[in-house]
Amino acid sequence: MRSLRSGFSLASALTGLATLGALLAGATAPARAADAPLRDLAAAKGKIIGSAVNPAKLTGTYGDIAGREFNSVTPDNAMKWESVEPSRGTFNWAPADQVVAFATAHGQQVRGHTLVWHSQNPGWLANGTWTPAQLSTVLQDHITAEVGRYKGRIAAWDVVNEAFNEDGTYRSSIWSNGLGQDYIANALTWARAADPGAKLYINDYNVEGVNAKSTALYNLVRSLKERGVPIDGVGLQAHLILGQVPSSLQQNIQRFADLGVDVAITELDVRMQLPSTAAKLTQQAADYKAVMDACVAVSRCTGVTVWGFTDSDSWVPDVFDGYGAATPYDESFTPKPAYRALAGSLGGGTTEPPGDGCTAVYSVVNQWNSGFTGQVRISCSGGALSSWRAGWTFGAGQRITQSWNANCTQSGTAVTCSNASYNGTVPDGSSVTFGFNGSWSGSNPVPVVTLS
Ligand code: G2I
Repeated sequence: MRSLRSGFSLASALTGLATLGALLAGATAPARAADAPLRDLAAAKGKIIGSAVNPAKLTGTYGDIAGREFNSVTPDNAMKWESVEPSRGTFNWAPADQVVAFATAHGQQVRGHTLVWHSQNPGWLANGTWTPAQLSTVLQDHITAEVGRYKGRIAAWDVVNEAFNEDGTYRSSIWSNGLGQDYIANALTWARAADPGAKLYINDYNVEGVNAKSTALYNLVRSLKERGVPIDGVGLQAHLILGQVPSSLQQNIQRFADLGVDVAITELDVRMQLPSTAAKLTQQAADYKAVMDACVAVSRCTGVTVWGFTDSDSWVPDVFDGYGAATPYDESFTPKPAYRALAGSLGGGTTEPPGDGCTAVYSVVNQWNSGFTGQVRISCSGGALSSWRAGWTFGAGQRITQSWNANCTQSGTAVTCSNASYNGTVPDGSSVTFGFNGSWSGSNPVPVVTLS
């Protein structure tokens, strides 16, 4: 028996459309109905479990999962320079404010990302001609404005992002070229002045294991500490490739911790060559677990943030041709083995009893003026069913008018659909789908489905 949650409303997007083609909305529950959300498991261990989020999507199923499963959120792009200060001195805070408001409403921390970066800078900055003094003022003003705006509401800032090349030399950027390496110390100092309560981090990728780049970062942090520059933590982004978690991850976390700074895994994802297969998803789960295990093992590792929690919202396919499926939830918001691996590493259950490895996804496949076609897909992975019943409550007066591949009845707002004579068996690794037509008016929200 599983409780399948959602609240995704299609109504506004769909009204007036005659055909939706493959437009789907669906939702499923955590790995097991009895499992605690990741954030509860993490909190019990004193750890962060966070996700990058896109403020435009923080409603419906996406918002439900973001609020339920994570105790920290990082705006994926909304706090970047080009987003907040598209013209000099003119600020667009709305998307970033949305993330902060969402976090406040859900009792979450916010990780601010990011203040000083070579990328995603607005044209006026990137293409401007600056003397060092001017550039320094521009940077100080930006940091002071942004950190000051969110003073007291940001737990940690990725102050400086991606300062190094792979060989450990400093990256050539508007900052290092214009200001020399001291831009890092100055940025940290200005951020501290603007919000003394926020933890200040340097964040980078390919610094998860012990290597030339992470050693350069290590040496920088050591020297900043020696100089009394405010630096509280190191962010290891952890954009990883399937099966390639560095074996020295925990050792690397520990060596930073031993410098007297916190360490956070800030952008975890594990990409694979598509299509995903059961074997790849199993490997991916092991990779997620290895990262969380390493963090759990080091007390100064504050936790893990994933860079998007659903495959429908990941940067990977846009950048790595043929790669994807990098996050803990699939594109239909079904938790993947990686989700259960994170839960397991945080002390939650990882195995599913027979039948409990089955999920149901409700979708609206077509909608017109007053009618719609819906479907429910029941999929088993790690479980199986010999008969099934899917039930839900329509929240906006919808009525089932016809069904196929299931026997559906509706009483008031309650719908129950049981298997037909020929599709009660759902073996492990397979799925069945049934469909229905219905009527709607006003809105047609996707209901919560319970499978038994
Ligand atoms: O590239 C992955 C991450 C690496 N570490 C720093 C992170 O800030 C970075 O995040 C990604 C975002 O997830 C992407 O969403 O940063 C990318 C930019 O380097 C973001 O992509 C950009 C697209 O390339 C633009 O076309 C788009 O206008 O997002 C922009 C805003 O949606």
